[in-house]
Amino acid sequence: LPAIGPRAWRNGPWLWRILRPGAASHKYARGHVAVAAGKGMTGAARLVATGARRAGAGLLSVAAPDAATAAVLRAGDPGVIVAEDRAALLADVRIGTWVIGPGLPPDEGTRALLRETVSAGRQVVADAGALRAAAGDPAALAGCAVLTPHAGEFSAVFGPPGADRPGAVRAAAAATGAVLVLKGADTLIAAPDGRLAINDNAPPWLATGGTGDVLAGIVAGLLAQGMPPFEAAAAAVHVHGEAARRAGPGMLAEDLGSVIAHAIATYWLD
Ligand code: NPW
Ligand code: AMP
Ligand code: MG
Repeated sequence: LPAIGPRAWRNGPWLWRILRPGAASHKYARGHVAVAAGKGMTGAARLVATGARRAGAGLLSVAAPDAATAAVLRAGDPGVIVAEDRAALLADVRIGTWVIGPGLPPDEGTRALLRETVSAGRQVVADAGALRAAAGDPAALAGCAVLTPHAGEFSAVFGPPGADRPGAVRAAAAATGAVLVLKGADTLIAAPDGRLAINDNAPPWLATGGTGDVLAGIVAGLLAQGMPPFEAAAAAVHVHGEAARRAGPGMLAEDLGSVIAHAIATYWLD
C-alpha cells in the first residue's frame, strides 16, 4: 500500500466474509430492502434491486412515486414488490435498509425523503441524486450508513479530493459519520473511525452505465443481512469488481446479477 497511514488494508475476503444462509433462514430473516424509484429513470431502481437481491436480501420493495411509474416497474422483475404508498413502506420496521438516490432528481424532495428515512431509524445507502441534492452541504447526509459517490459526486458534496484521496475520504467519513465509498478505477472505502480499504480488482469495463446503481444495491443487500457498514461496503465493492471480471469485457450493468449468483458462495464464511 502507498503511505496512507495506519489502519489501511487492501480490500478482500481476508477483511470480511459474507454470511452463508442456513437451514433456519427465511426471506424475512435475510433482510428486506426498499429502493425509492424516480419518475423517469426506472432502470436505476431496477438495477439497485438486482444488486440487493443477488447479494442475498430476502425481500425487495420499490417505492414508486406515482401509478404510471408503478406500472412500468411492475412490468419488470417479477420478484420485486412494487408499492405506491411510500409512507407505509417507511413505517414498516421490518424494512431496515433503504437505497436513496439512483434515478432520483437532485432536489428538495429527495433531500426530504432522505431526512425522513434517516429520522425513521432506517439504514440508508445514499447515492447519485441524494448526493447531488446535498451538494456543498455534507451535513444533509448525517445519519446515513453508507455513501457511494463517484469522483464528481464526491467533489460536489465535499469539494475535490485532491492528491490525498485516502485523507479526503477519511475526513468525509468522519464529518458525516457514514462509511464513504469513493468509486473509481481504484475504490476507497473509509469508516468514520479511520479504517480504510483500497479495492483494486475492478476491470476497466465496469465503467458503464448503471453499474454504480448495482453497487448501491449490493451494499444494501449485505447491510440488510446484518453486516456492519464498513464490512458491507468493502465486501460489496469487491464482489462487484469480481462479478465484472467474470462477466467479461462486453458486460452490461444488468449482467452483473447472474454472475454474482455464481460468485457469492466463494465469499461465504465457512
Ligand atoms: P465531467 O464530464 O467530468 O465534467 P451525474 P451520472 C462528473 C442514473 N442512471 N464518474 C462528470 O463531469 C443514476 O442513478 C440511471 C462519473 C459527469 O458529467 C443517477 O441518478 C440509469 N462522472 C443519474 O443517472 C443507468 C464523473 O459528473 C458528471 C466522474 C445520473 O448519474 C445510468 C456526471 O454527473 C445511470 O446510473 C466519475 N468518476 N467524475 C437507468 N437505467 O435508469 C466526475 N464526473 O449527474 O452524477 O451523472 O453518474 O450519470
Ligand atoms: P457510477 O459512476 O455510479 O455509475 O459507478 C461506476 C462504477 O464503475 C463504480 O463502481 C466504479 O468504481 C466503476 N468504475 C468506474 N471507472 C472505472 C475504471 N476505470 N475501472 C474500473 N472500474 C471503474
Ligand atoms: Mg452512479
